Amino acid sequence: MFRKMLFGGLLIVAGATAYGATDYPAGYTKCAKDGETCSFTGTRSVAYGKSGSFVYATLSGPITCSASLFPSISVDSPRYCSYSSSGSSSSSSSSSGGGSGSISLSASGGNAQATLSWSFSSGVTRGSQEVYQDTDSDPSGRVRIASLSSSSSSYTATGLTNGTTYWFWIKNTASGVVTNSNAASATPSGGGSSSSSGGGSGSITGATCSSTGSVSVSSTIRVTSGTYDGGCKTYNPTSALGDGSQDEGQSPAFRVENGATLRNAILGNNGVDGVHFYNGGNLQNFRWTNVGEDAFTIKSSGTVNISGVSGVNGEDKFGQINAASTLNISNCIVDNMAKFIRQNGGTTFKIVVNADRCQISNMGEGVFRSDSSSSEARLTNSRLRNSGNLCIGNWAVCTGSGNTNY
Ligand code: ADA
Ligand code: CA
Ligand code: CA
Repeated sequence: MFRKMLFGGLLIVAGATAYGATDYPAGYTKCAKDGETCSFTGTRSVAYGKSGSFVYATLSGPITCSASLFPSISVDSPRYCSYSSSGSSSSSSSSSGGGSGSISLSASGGNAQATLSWSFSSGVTRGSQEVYQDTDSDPSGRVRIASLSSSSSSYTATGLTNGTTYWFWIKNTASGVVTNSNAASATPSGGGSSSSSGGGSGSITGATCSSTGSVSVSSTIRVTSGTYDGGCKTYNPTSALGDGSQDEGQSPAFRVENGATLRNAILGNNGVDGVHFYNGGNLQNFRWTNVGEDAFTIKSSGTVNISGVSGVNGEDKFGQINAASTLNISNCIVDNMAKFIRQNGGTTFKIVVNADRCQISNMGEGVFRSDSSSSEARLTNSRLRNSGNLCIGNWAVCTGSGNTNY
C-alpha cells in the first residue's frame, strides 16, 4: 500500500515536468495539447511545440491545438499550445514569433462551388497563401486545395457537393510567420439539376475568362502540385514550342502532373500541343483560342478531370488519350475540328471517358474514336450539331443519353 502511494506520487511529479515551463515560451499561457481545445478570445500569437522548441501562428480563438495551424516542427508529439496576452506583438523573444494582425475570410455557396474572399489587417505581411477545406470546423484533417500568390484575395472552390457544408481557411506564410484566417463556412446549393433535360443551353457555359493580359511562354509551364491559377491571362507559346500545325513532336504549353490543377487561363493563337497530363490532373476554366496539333493529351495513366472549357478550330482532334486512364469532362464547348476524343490509334488499353454537358459542333469525323475493344465512352446531357458519328471504331461501351441536336 505504501509502495503504491509513493509510486503514484512520483508519476504526478513526472507528469508535471512534461507539461512544465519548457513546453511553452516565457510569457505565454499554456492552454492545450494536441487535439484539445485551446480557449482564448480575440486574435493572438499562439506558440506550438515542446521542450523549448516552438513555432508560432497568429490565430483567432478558440482553436483546436493542431499541427495544421502552424509551420512544421520536428519535435515529438504531443506538442502543446500556449497563447500570448491579447493583441500585441510585444515580447516574444523568438524571431519567428507571430506578429499581430489577422486574416478575415468570408465564404458563400454557389452551385457546386464556394466563393472565398479575404482581407488582411495591417499587422500581417502578405506571403504565400494556401487555401484549406474541410467538412467540419476542426482544422485537423483539413486538406489544402490551392496554393496562391501573395497578391491573392479570392478563390473559388469547385467540385463541391450541393447541400454539404464546407469550412475553409486561408494560411498565409511570410518569412516563416504563419497567420491563419478564421474558419468560414458555406453550403453550395444547386440551380436545378439537369437530370433528363438534355443539356439545356443554360447549363453549358464553357470557359468564362475574359483576358486580363498576356504572357509569353517559351518553355512548357509545369504544374506539379497544388493549383496554378492563370488569373485569366492569355498564354502565348513562342515558336520554341511549335507552330500549332499538325506536326508531331511540338511541346505542350502546360504540363499538369500528379493530380495538380490548372485553372483560369487562355491559350493564345499558337495552340502548339496544348496541355499534357501525367498521372492525372485537373483543368478548370480553360480556353483554347485556336486548337493546335491537339488541345490536350493524357500521356500517362491517371484520372483527368476537365470542366468549364472551350476550344475551337483544330485540324484533327480535341482530346488525345495515350495511356489507360479515366477522363471526366464536363461543361465544355468544342467547335470545328475532326473529332472530340481520340484514343491513340492502334492501341488496345482501356480508357473510360465520361463526357457530360458538352456542346459539340462541326466535327468532320465524329465524337469518340478508338481502336480498343475494352474502352468505354459515354456522352450525357449534351448538345450536338453536325457532330458526325458518336462512336467510331471499336469500343466495349459507347453510349449517349440525354443529348439533343440543336
Ligand atoms: C497522332 C500520332 C501519335 C501521337 C498522337 C498525339 O495520333 O500518330 O503517334 O503523336 O498523334 O499524341 O498527338
Ligand atoms: Ca498528333
Ligand atoms: Ca499531339
